[in-house]
Amino acid sequence: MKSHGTLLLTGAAGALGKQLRHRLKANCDVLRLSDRAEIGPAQAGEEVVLCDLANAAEVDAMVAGVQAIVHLGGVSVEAAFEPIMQANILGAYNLYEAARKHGVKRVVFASSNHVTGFYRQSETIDASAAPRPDGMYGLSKAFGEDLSRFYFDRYGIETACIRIGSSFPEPKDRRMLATWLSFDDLHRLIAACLTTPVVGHSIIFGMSDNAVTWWDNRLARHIGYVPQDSSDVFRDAVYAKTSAPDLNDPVAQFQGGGFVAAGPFG
Ligand code: NAI
Ligand code: 15L
Repeated sequence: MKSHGTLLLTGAAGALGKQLRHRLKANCDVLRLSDRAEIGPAQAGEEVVLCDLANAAEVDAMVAGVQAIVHLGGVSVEAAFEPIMQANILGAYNLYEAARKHGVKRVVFASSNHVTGFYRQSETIDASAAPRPDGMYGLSKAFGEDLSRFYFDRYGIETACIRIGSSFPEPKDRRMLATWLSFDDLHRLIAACLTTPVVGHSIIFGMSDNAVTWWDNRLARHIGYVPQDSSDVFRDAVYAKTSAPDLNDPVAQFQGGGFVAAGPFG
């Protein structure tokens, strides 16, 4: 469904941006692709805008004229605070200020499961659970969620915060059997966020229909996301190539996996 005229996709040069580039064309008349890294020339139905999210003037120009934003751009792993601060904290602020000035009314924000990475793998949480970030990266995504809530409460800009689990071609390890999100389900979820009548400010966990899960999306039924893929088809292969986890290791205890032990950096 073409829900919007011009749709902005940030982080278009990244792993998920490349996957969504062709899929999101079904959801808009014009897809404006942006990143600070090279994207390549615009194809039919596309515009390309190079932009550093930390540069307010560039972000303002990137946002002018769009009806909705899918915001994937930023540092996507645990790292030193400075680059995370520039891209994910200052960058998110610049994006929402530009959205406010240009009257953009809906944003889909790529948050992360690392906002709640310090819950245990034996717990099931929903969107009402308090954030428990597992590092600077998770903290920056928690900031993005709070920032977007403020811009909804104050200015009425709707945001769907997708706490993406692990979106890769297939689950790489036993943890990802719980966190996996197929690329097609990621697109289904973003399309649902763009088209559902009322988003308000919502938090939804980005996962496929996996038998093992730590997340309950019952508070986000209004988004209308119905996953169609499952990590379960990969279970035997993943078990065959990985050994049993050491249950004394925090990496195996907490939902954030390796992120809970990453760093400090810098
Ligand atoms: P990625 O690292 O492949 O892509 C991120 C893109 O953002 C890159 O192309 C990079 O050049 C761009 N970027 C970084 N700093 C920038 C800046 N200051 N200005 C402009 N562009 C900048 O990450 P991936 O895997 O594609 O993830 C996309 C989004 O989804 C990220 O926000 C990530 O945090 C989030 N996410 C991804 C998950 C996954 O499983 N792939 C899981 C959870 C969240
Ligand atoms: C994320 O937030 C990262 O962007 C991605 O690279 C994966 O590591 C994912 O989380 C995960 O938790 O598996």
